[in-house]
Amino acid sequence: MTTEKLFTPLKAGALDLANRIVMAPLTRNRARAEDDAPYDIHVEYYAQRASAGLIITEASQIMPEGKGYAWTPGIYSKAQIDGWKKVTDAVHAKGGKIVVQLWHVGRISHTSLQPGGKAPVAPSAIAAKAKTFDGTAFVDTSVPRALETDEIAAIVDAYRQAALNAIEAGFDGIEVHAANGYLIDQFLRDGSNLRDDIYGGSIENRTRFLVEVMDAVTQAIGADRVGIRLSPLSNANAIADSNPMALFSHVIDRLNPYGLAYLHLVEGQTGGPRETPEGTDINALRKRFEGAYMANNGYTRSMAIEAVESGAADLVAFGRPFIANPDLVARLQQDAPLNDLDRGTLYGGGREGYVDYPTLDSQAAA
Ligand code: 8OZ
Repeated sequence: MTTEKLFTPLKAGALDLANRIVMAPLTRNRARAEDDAPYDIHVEYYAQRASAGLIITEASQIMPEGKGYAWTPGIYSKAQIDGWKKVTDAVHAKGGKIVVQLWHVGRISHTSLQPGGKAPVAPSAIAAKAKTFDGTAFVDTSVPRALETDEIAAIVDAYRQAALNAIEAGFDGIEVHAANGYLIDQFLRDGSNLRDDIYGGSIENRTRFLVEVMDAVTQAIGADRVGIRLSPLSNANAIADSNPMALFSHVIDRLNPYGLAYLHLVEGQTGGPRETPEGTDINALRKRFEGAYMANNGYTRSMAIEAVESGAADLVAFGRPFIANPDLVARLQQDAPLNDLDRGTLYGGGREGYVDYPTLDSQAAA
């Protein structure tokens, strides 16, 4: 029996976790086309993975305008809350814990995905040199419209309502998606935020939207049920900043007083190399945070064991390995081989490549 710390319980804020292995948020584009609600296959998919210490759901839009790809789920309507309730009940019945990742894509969208075919909204009217998937093809993201100052409070309020909806849907908490070049990240970075109001200019001003969102969600459901994901040194979705170390040092200083459940960092390029440019240091950022730390990006079994054993991380989030291995925790515990990932079924479709990956038990029985 393995006794490595990776496999031992952790209390992160209000989250009582059976082990330190986390299922990372993973966009799978299988929500119901009519209303962006989870289907019964989502119930099956997440329940199959309930042995994770914590499941973070796929990113889920907080409002219709927050959507940027075909078939991503929402967490703003009754049908969506009802669909998610089935998911959380099934995960809890198997002893797991699950939080929903709250998402607004900002400019990473296309007019065809927006209510009324309008332009997506963003801090500034600068198109991202990025692609999205509109349900048929990969298309260039649309030129966004810059938000008016007095429109921002309604988006903050949608985050607050989504956090309340999450609790109604039975989630153990939420993760604020502030990573990968989406709306919050667009406000933070000077490559996408050219505003001249209180939400733009200085690092403090660019951090204001994030702080307002964190104030809203922590007041709504308690900071000990709120985690946050950042990708400080990633250029995902063509995001850019002139001084990410200064920016994210400030961001983490602002996060510390909340007493959040955890900080989740994408170390390096999202889903890509862990290396970061000369003069940048993800460890310095990680060490600045005073609460539980969740590491992510390309971790292997031995890297995860070592990171938790040494205290470099409290939790390790696995993405692609959790898609292909519903029983990833058992496989890591036993040092068993992992299933290969089928890239062709990552985004969109039905059961295939979603709920049909074998477990060690089903493989032994075959
Ligand atoms: C892959 C495809 C579409 C969206 C992210 C939510 O990068 C995503 C995402 C990933 O955070």
